[in-house]
Amino acid sequence: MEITVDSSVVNSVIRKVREEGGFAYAATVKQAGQDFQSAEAAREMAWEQLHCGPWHDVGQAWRDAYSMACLYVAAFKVRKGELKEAMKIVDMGVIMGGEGLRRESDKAIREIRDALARNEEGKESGEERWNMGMEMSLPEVRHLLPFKSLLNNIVEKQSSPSMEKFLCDYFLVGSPVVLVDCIDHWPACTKWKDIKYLKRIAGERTVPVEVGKNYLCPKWKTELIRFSDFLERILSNECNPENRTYLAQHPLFDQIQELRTDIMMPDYCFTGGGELQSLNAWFGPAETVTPLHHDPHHNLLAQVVGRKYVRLYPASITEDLYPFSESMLKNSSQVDLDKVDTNLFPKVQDLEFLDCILEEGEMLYIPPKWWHYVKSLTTSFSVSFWWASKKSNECEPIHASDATTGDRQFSADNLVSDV
Ligand SMILES: O=C(O)CCC(=O)C(=O)O
Repeated sequence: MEITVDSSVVNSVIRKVREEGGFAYAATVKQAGQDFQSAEAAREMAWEQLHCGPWHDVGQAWRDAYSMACLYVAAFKVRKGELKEAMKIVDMGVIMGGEGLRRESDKAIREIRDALARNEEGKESGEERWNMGMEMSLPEVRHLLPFKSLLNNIVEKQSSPSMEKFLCDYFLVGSPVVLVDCIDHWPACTKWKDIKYLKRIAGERTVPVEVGKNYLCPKWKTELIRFSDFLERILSNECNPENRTYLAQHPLFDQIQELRTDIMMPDYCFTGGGELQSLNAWFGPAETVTPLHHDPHHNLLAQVVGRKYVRLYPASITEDLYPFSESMLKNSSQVDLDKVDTNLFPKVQDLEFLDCILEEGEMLYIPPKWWHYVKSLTTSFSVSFWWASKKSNECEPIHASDATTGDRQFSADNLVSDV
């Protein structure tokens, strides 16, 4: 097995980096195919450029330059038989780098994965299932949840409604609904319950995770870790919220394509002439919290493993939910539903809301701009499909005008360590 980079791609990256003033990188990377030190030096130069300013200001040229140098370094690691190290390096290139080298990176990942699988043949077999703990009674569940949970307005459930019913009764009127019996045929519904399967498919891959109570807390941070280390953290059942690790809002299926084949895009996501905007994984232990926020898109949140509590407030009462005023956070509420400060936020206790426990195999439709708070009750693996209707002013009950698409998408700004 040999990791290679097409010379036309190399020349194009070098030209773009030169245009950005990266002459030292351009000179160094030319030797990177033959000389390990040059490959490492090029990777370091590009890494520095990725950290020169705010993440959103980093240009495509340097991101591609980083992915390319990662491939060169990984090629040396492969030659030395250091396959796991090579995988980590290429993954760093995929996560931090640009799209320009994506084809080469994906090919390298496939080859390293196959070589690793050959080495592991016959070692890992059988199944290991998630321990979901004891089934909790309703009062026990309520004890873990914010005030007034699961008492009044529970989200309606519908067993695989027709597209027409979904369109007329939920999508067009902007009303949440839990869809049941819609995803049972996904291979994910059986495969992701097996920890050994996840380890086999993704164990050596590097993924971004969030560590801390939730993304609004000061000590919250992002880390890049090996997927198998992440699985160990879930299994170790760490209770301290400061160390709670959540793989949240990550396009995992774009990164790890084998997992993409375990799920299917629900037909409901085509409602309104829709186009998929993002497909994200949400995977973590019990008691992860996504604080109250809203998103601009239609959302189907599919619960593949475990169960989650979801609370929903309509967009019409946005002002009563005290959104942050800073632009990055204005789609999040200042109210901590787990500990409401009634002096600061007096209106919240009396507001009406919808809520539900999203059970394994169910899918929740969250209309655009509906506020939602989510807490996992067990180890939980969910998938969200965000889509926008083409003629948003005809189909969307609420105009998704200026909301951010989420401030939690991976960024190098709050990354505390690399691998
Ligand atoms: O499951 C979660 O923790 C949050 C999901 C969410 O916010 C979303 O799908 O938009």
